[in-house]
Amino acid sequence: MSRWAKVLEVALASHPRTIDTKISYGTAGFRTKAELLDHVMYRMGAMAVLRSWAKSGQVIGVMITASHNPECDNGVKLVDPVGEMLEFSWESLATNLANSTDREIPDVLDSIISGCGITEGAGRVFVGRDTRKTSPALSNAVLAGIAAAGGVATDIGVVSTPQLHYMVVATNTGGGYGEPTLDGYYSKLSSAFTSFLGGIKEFGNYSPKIMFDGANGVGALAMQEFMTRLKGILEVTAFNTGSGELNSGCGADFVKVHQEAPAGLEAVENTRCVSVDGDADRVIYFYRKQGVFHLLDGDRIATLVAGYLKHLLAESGLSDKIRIGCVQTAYANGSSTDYMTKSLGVPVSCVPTGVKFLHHAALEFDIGVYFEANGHGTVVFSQGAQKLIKETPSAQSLAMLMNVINQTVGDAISDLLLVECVLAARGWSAEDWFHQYSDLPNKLMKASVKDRTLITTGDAERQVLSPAGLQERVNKAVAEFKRGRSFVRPSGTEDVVRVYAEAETKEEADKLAETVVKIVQEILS
Ligand code: NG1
Ligand code: ZN
Repeated sequence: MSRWAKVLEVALASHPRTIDTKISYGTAGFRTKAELLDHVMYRMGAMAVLRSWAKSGQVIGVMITASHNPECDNGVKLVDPVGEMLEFSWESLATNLANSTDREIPDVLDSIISGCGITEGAGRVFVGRDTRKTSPALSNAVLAGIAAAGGVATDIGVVSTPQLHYMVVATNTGGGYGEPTLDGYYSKLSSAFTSFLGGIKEFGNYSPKIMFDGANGVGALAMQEFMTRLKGILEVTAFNTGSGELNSGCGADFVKVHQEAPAGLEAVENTRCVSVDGDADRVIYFYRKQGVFHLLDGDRIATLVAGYLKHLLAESGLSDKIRIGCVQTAYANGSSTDYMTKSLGVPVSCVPTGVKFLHHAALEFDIGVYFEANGHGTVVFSQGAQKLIKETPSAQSLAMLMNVINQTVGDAISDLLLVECVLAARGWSAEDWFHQYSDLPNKLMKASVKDRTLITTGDAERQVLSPAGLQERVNKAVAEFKRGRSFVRPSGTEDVVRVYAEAETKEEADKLAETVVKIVQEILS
C-alpha cells in the first residue's frame, strides 16, 4: 500500500478537486475566490509536512489569507523556517500538486520526496488564518492535509500574517528571537516601544496620538491588544475594527490606490492617521490639512527609517563597521530613490515585485531597509550587526529600536511602532515628515488582456522582453513626457497587466499611463 493511502482516501472523501481551473503559486501564494480553494488547502497541508521533513523537522507556517483582496477571495501561503516566504524552487512543486487530479496526489508527493532527496521525519506545521468568513473551513482543510500526511499541526487561530511568521521563527530559534507565544510577540514589541519612547526627552512637533484604520480585519484585533499594553504612551483611536466588510472602503490598499481617507476618517484634519491591510502586513500613513489629503506610503517609511538608522549609526560610531542599504521595486517613486541615494547617502537596489525578492536583497546589507511603495516591508539586521549593536554601549538606542522591528517579514503594527519611534526621536509631525521631499506625480493602472502571461520582463521588471515591439512603443510614449517613466508587468495576484507611470505633472502622469494601457491592449488583443 502506498504511504499516501490515507492522503488519497481523505482527499477523495472530504477534499476532492471538483474544478479544473488552473491555479498558480504566485507573488503571495495561491489566491482566488474562496470557493475554489478547499482542495488546494488540503494539499498544501500535506505539502507543508514534506517541507518540514525537508527542513529537518523545523516548523513550517501556513497562513490562510487573501490580504488586501475583497472578502470573497481567500488564499494560502507557506512560511519557511527562518520566517521567509516558501523557497522559490518549491513554488512550482506547489503549483503542480494543486493542479493534479486527486488520484495523482500520491505520485506527485513521491516525486517531491525523490526530487528533493527528502527523508521522512517529524513534520511540524503552524496554521494561522485571517478573519475572513471562509477562513475557518479552509483552515480545517489544511489541518486535515497535515494530519493525513502524518504531520503534527498546531492551530494558532486568528493571527496577522506577521504574527504567524514570528511564531515560526521564535519556535525554530528555541526562543532566541523572542518567546514563541502571541503574548511573547506583544510583550517584545510593546516593551521595546515603551523603552525607546521613554528615553526621548523632547517630543518637539511630535504628538503621541494616532487614528488607526484596521481594515475590518485582524490588524484591528492586534491593535486592540497593543492599545491595552501602550495605554498612556501612545493614544490610539481605532476605526474599522471589524463590524464592516473587510477591506471595503478602508485599509492600506484602498488608501494607497484611491489616495483618499478610508471610511470613518474622511473628515479628520491635522492628525496622523494609519491604515493597515486585511492581514496586517502593510501599513500606510496619511493626514489631511485644509481639506487636502497627503499620503505617506512605503517609500516615505523607507526614507524616514533609513535616514534615522543612518543617523544612529553615526551617533554610535558604527558607520564604518555597519553598512546600511535600501531595497525598492520599480514602483518606488523616483523622488524617493533620489532622496535616499543623494540626500541620505543610502545605496538603493531595485528588485522585482514581491517581498520575497526584497527580503533576499536586503540580507546583502548589514542593515537592509526594504519597503514596497504599498507599505509592505521591514528592516533586517545581519547576525554580525546585531551582535555589534548589542555590544556597543553608545548604540543602545539602536539596540532598543531593533527590538521594535519584526525582522521576520513586513509587519504593519511593528512598522507603525517603528515610525512612531522615529518621528518622536526626530520631533517631527506628519507634515514635517511629508516635507522631506516631493513625490513625482504618478498613476497606477490595470489593463485587462486575454493572456497576461504573454508579457515577460527583465531588469527588475523595468523592461518588457516579450512580446516584441512592446518596450519600444512604451519608450516612445515615455519620451514625450518631461521626467517621464513607465513600465508594464503582469500582476502576480490578479488577472491584469499593471501599468505604472510617472511624470512632472499629475495630468501628464495620468496621460502617460493611459497611453501605455492602450499600447498594451493593442499589442495583446
Ligand atoms: P501584484 O499583483 O503582483 O502586482 C501585489 C502588489 C505587490 C505585493 C503583492 C502581494 C503592487 C503594485 N503590487 O502584487 O507589491 O504586495 O500584491 O500582496 O502593489
Ligand atoms: Zn497583506
